[in-house]
Amino acid sequence: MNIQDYIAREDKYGAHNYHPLPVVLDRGEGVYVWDVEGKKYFDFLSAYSAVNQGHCHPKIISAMRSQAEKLTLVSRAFYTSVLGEYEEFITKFFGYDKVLPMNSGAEGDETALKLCRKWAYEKKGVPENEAKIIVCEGNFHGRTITIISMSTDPDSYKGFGPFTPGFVTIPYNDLDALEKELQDPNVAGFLVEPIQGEAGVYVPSEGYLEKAFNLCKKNNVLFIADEVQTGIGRTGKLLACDHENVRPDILILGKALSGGAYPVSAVLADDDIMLCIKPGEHGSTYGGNPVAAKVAIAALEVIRDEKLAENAENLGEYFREELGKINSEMIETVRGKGLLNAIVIRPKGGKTAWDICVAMKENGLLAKPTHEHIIRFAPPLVINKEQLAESIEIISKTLAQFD
Ligand code: IF1
Repeated sequence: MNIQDYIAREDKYGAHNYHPLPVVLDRGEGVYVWDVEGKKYFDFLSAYSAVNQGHCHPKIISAMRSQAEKLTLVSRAFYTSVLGEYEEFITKFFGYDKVLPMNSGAEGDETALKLCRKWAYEKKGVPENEAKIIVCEGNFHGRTITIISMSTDPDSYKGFGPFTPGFVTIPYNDLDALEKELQDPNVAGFLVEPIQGEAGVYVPSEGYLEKAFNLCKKNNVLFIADEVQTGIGRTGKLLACDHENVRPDILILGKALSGGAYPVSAVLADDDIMLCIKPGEHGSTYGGNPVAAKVAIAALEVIRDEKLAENAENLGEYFREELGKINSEMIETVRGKGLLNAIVIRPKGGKTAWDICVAMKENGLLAKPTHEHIIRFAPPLVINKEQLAESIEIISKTLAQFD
């Protein structure tokens, strides 16, 4: 089979809910992936920041393999020898009383929304079914009906109504708008991405998170951080909130919580919030399964032991500096934090970010546009300076082809 055959087969038998770059990947190791013809690429998407630890990290894979050969799933109808070990590890790792284990990032966000509403009725005294949660324009929190009910992107919500009520939308990075909406006594929570990924790596002003957190505390509203994409070392700290010493009331993790080996998400909170959900009120068949537990412990140990957040901090500075030196009419701006970066493309001669991504693929680097004119660059955090320099060379050479 050749590449076209692989693509045709997916097209024939798979739903058309994605428009992938025309490359067929077969193997991954560290910062590299290989296609079915053996061509090697730098992976600058990292599965949207799920593969922070690098592809097929041996420590994570061996943790997965040994648990998979012993006990994979019994559901939460029973205790297991592994779940408590994981719960103790992750709550101490991030400094919270408790964790509610789930599988996908969207399930993490849904769990956080339910926790927030329950807390509002049981602890804040908001009248039943009146709780409101503030979200930001340009948000991306997943693809379920309730989550797209919060979305301001027609591609996410159009044609999927009717929508879940109870959400108030404000502009991102706008403290006055937040303060105004917080005056409503029925507001239960403020759900925010510390950096908006899908919106195009939109980094808010210095101090925004801290001031937003303080405004929420002043109005007895929960500050809920969706760190599914920005967490686990990606922005140069363990959590993006750490850049401003903000400790979210509810923390949502996913993606790199498993290093790309297995769907693992988690919601962390202290007892006064977490214990609002009683036995039988929330759960999931696979949530907290033994394989997920062991994989997540290994994935977090890799972040800690290999100092990947520090590496992201240092090489992120270098990456933005070097990208800033590229003399191309097509680069409008370069922005990001740690190793979550993006370039905004100035369209030229009808060429878009997609065309540049296809050309970069030909030159051995994989990245994906977000929206028409933004290319996100998010390599695995295990990348070293030489590999980054080589990648920058590919980006520069590719842009020169368009100038
Ligand atoms: C797709 C975007 C990124 C997320 C944040 C929750 C979730 C995501 C901040 C849900 C997931 C993924 C989903 C994937 C593409 C990718 C994405 F382009 F969609 F928006 F990364 F920016 N919170 N993001 O970024 O986690 O349920 O997917 O595990 O749906 O196309 P999930």
